[in-house]
Amino acid sequence: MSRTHARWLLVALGVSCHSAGREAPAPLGGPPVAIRINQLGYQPEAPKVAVVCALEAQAIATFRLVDERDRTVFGPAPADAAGSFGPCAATYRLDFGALRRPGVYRIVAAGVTSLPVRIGDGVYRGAADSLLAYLREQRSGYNPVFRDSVHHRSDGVLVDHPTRDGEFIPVTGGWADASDYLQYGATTAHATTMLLLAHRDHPTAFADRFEANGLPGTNGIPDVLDEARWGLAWLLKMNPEDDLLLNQLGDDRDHAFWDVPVNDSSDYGWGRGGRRPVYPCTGKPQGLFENKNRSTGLASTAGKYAAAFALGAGAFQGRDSVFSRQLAERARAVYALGAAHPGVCQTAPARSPYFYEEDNWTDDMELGAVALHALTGEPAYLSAALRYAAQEPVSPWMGQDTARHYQWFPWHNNGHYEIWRAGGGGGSDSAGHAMAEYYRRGLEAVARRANNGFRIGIPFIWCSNNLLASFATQAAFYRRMTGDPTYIEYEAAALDWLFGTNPWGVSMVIGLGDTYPRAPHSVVAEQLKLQLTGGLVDGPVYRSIFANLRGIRLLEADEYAPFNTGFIVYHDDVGDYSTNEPIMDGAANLAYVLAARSPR
Ligand SMILES: [Ca+2]
Ligand SMILES: [Ca+2]
Repeated sequence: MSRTHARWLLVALGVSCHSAGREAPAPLGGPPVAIRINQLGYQPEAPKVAVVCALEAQAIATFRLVDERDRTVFGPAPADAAGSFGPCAATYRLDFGALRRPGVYRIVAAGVTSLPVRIGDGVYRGAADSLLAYLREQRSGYNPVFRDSVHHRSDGVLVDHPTRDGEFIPVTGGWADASDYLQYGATTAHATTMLLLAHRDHPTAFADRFEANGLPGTNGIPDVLDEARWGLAWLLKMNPEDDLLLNQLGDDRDHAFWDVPVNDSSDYGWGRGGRRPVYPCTGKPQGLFENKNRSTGLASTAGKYAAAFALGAGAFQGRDSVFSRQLAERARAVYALGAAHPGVCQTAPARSPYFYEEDNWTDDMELGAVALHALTGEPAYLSAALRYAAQEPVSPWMGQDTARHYQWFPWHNNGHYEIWRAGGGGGSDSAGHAMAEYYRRGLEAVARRANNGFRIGIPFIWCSNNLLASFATQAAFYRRMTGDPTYIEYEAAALDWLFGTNPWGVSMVIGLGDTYPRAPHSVVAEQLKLQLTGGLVDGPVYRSIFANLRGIRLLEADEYAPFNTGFIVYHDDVGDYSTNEPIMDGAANLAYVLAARSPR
């Protein structure tokens, strides 16, 4: 395909072209003060806080907001000194929550003016839908961006199976996990679950502008369900028999090549561009070469598949009864498989030491059980969910400084919210009350670490933006369950951070906001010179993590250098796969968060 043709297609798909010039987002050479805001905007009744990051200590007493004609509409109001954070020698919180009149304003403080500040009911309109563009771009099988098939003959050959190595199993489909073309059952099932929950809980947030195959058009089905079905169809292929649970397609031998997916020349020993390996969960440590994971069972993956299948069966009950019945049957079977094989099924490393080191599985079985209860009404599933819930009340990263890569996936426990719903959603039953208290403990543990100007208390491990999306999800669940506004400031801060209220002033979602990643670690964007839409990038990491990962090299001068002097770093550079690579599961989770804020 010619480059021009591909560019035209991306415009047609709602993806804008990348302008050649890079915007200068940081005040290089200017005053060392930046006012960071949520670049999407603020809803009228929501908390509204901007944060000043001053690179040199200085006193700032007040701030004000001006309208488009430069008239002061708010303030002068006091700027609250909030100490140092990372590169910011001083931070100040600028609270303008009392300004509720819709409009476009700018904040003025210390002689500096902010980007436009939008206040309005509709500031999140369409945002959840725009994240789906990234998932369409990541599709394997028929890919609507390329209008071509990806990996349709190569997937896959069973490996690491006790008796069936070398057998071809048809598993084409699903989404590439990130900018490589590996595909994982665990992340796909979680992403599918978040899409299904987003549609169930906030159906009006999503439009119908795309066909099932991802091409522009309407098919009478909200695009979020088209995308969820794409995930479900692949998960069904990855669980083709009651006792065959496949977890991974491809492995890190993929990383030797930097090709667009339609020309993927990865070589797994069957020739360039040849067949790809598909790994089952075995319950034992896996890895075909020197590196091994620490798998102990099947339940972490089985629980996630059961949840996605059961939620999918509910979602498609009135739309496609055959598909719905197939999902319901697979949900029961894969849940039973997980119950029989407790423990975790981690992803399999090959030549590199990195893998998804998931260490918890009761969260996944809890969600699978309660989703099956909601589908079938059978009390045994609810009893099981309650038993699993009590085994891990709080997602273990909450309140900690660090964690292994994907150690506590998926970072918030969706099952607690579903148990609360099972009790009628009133919170009057003891189980629902207990679930809310579990969430509160996790939120409190993070809030206790958030005594900084940005009110951020997560550990800055790899994929920190996933943690923020998860924190915001859990905080929203808790608020809905209890009406308790205690953590609303931290919930708002998490979302604000993702859309620009961070030291770098960067919206972490490509295409949303004024300043967003222009050079993501994405082969499609880089080779086709395209600006993709909707990808949530990994986000900042501890300096020590960036310094120690293999093969990271910045390819351009760092436009954010003045803000990369602290304990965390972020680079808008195609070479930085630790902070600037879009991630499929995080994007799907954020779609849930944004859907909840869409105007009704
Ligand atoms: Ca549609
Ligand atoms: Ca888990």
